[in-house]
Amino acid sequence: NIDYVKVFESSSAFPRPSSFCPSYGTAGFRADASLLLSTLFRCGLLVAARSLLLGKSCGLMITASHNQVSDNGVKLIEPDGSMLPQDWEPAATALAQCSTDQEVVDSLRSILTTGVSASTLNTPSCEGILSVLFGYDNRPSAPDLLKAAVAGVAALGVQHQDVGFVTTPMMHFVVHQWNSPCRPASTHEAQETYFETLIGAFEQLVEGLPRPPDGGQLLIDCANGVGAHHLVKVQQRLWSAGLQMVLFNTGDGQLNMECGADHVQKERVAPTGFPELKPYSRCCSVDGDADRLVYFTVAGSTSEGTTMLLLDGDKIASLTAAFIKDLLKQLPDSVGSDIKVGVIQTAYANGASTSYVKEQLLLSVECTPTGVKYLHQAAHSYDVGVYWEANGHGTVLFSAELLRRLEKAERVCSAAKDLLLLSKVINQTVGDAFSGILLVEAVLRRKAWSLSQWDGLYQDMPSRQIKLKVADRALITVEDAERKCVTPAGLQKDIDALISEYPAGSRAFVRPSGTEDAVRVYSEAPTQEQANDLACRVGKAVY
Ligand code: 16G
Ligand code: ZN
Repeated sequence: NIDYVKVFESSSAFPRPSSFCPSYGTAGFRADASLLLSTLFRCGLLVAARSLLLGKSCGLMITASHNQVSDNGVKLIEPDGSMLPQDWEPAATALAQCSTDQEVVDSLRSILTTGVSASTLNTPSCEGILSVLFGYDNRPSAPDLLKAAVAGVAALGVQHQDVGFVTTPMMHFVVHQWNSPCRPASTHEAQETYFETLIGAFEQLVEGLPRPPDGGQLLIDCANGVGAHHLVKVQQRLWSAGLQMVLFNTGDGQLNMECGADHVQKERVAPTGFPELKPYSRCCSVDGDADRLVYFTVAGSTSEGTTMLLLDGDKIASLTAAFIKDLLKQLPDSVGSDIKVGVIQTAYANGASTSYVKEQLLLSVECTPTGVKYLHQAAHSYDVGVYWEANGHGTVLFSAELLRRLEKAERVCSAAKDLLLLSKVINQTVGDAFSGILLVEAVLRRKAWSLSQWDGLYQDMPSRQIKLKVADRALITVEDAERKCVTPAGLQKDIDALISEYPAGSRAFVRPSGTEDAVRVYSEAPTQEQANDLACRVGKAVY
């Protein structure tokens, strides 16, 4: 009982710009905001169709993450808070690329009929239960794009809920809550549950521990993004728990401009607007939609100034895996003898972090292609799946079976209780900068560690990343989790020959970007000069 005439008529208000050919990228659609109205309308159709097929509420987040303010994008969220399944991506692309309103109708019809063979189509009239949830960051293009997405959902007769300004990970959490048996009365209440869950668990993890010697001060770069909007609300409460968050780039400047996790991690500089840093003062940076986090600081000053120290996603993963491993060791055999722990990384993980996890922690490491959806999926095959990308996106997934066992043991075993608290501090749906901050701060406090001790877990291999503009990035195809080139023929042989000229342990790879029209080169070598040189020469081999 879908009204396809209504779909056709609604679609005519959102024609696709003829020169714009959107495709579902690493994390959804992303482009200059002025191009995206038709894409948002059609994503509204798609997410409403998916909700009808599943009989549950899906979510749609309007954000372009760390990209410039004039860009925007859309991330689609499943009822359990995960990302759109990969087998739906081709249909999303096909729908977004339709040239006419009739094609939109046909494409939607095909999505619904193919999907219906696997499930039944639920009626939109499940009052209030079945609706699409919308969230967005603070980009000026959000209101218009939201209207387009709402029109798409309404064309299928599905209701919607406006969650408002939220970070991407909050939105994943809220959608998960909304579909849970203890569904909150409003999306506002779901947001409160989010903060209560994370902060409540943090407070218990650090209860009774002395404040850090520096008074617990953490300088946070909010990238002028949506994270600041929420962090100010919890500042006071966290201060009582010994975490003094001092917020910078809270919205006066331009979103992601010379600030944010991506900028700090790639450029290895402190963000704009930061005060002069004292050695080893704790600083961190989140990105525009607050799903990425990196820590940084400066080491003691020299005559040439201070050196910036970056504690990236690999360092957060290593710290977390070490802490979890210690707790697991304390579990009685009846609870924890056969727990499978895995650390999932991408080819960008610093080689020193991989060695640390394998050789010091004796944990297994798996490498997947770039993009959270791949790491997240891999993490699900462990009882404890720790995953982070070097760029600061990651989380830890605990299996339902392990949580059940821990719940049984928590009254008699403090390690079981701590692991359960960790599973609450750590957002289980997606990587989350705020959750990451509470995690790092709790672990450092529990270990009574300074930033310098954390940094000392291992020393990063010097590395270099470069971006190449090429005529057609699709000419480069890769395999082995992006560590080997398949085409163009001969390129991998050339890269191998170059690497062999550098000391053992050096490595390099080339991959097409999934978010930009570019090819990326990454290298690692014993000295910074060698890493720079290797990246440069590999880059030349690509042309
Ligand atoms: C997106 C991905 C991020 C990945 C990056 C790679 C998500 C939520 N985000 O931002 O995980 O590291 O793309 O970009 O999956 P690239 O393909 O341009 O190097
Ligand atoms: Zn982001």
